[in-house]
Amino acid sequence: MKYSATAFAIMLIPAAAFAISAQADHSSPDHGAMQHSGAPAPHQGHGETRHALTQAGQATFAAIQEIVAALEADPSTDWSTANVERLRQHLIDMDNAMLRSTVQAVPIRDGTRFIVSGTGESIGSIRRMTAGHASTMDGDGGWTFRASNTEHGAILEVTSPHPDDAAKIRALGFAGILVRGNHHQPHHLAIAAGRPVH
Ligand SMILES: [Cu+2]
Repeated sequence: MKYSATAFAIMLIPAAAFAISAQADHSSPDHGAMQHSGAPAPHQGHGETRHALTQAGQATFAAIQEIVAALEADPSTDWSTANVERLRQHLIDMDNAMLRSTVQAVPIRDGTRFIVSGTGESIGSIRRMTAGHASTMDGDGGWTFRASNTEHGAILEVTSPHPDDAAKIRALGFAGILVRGNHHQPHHLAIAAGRPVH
């Protein structure tokens, strides 16, 4: 029978065995015992060394976790104005606009008109997302973004002065248009931090 170095140490050194059992017991605050024993701190009780785990949960959970970590790491964070619930509401809007909407794409001169419709609270989500995205992206890359509300959601018109872009706008579709710009992360941080947003 072959023993690993750790297993061998546990058999020979009671102090090491104590340290590892103390670590396995998460209620024990006595981390000093591990250091004094001279035994390595294997951390295997948490499974950290076997797989690098990256998924905190669904994307909403992970996005909020990342923002909370950024807020906590920034000493200038003003907790009297910070509001992570606002970010959660915005992420609900993103979810509704992306997943709980129907999109009709109509070719127009130099671009596409996206007629985006929903029901219930999705209607407000669609309106907020299209208006916010249009004001943020208008002029980006020379493209023109125009948003207007409808009874069941909103219309987003995207056009470009470059003839080749019309096919790209149509191919991107409403979802592809929404994700462009890489402004969501700083925008989300501003929402959660309570700083002014567009
Ligand atoms: Cu967003």
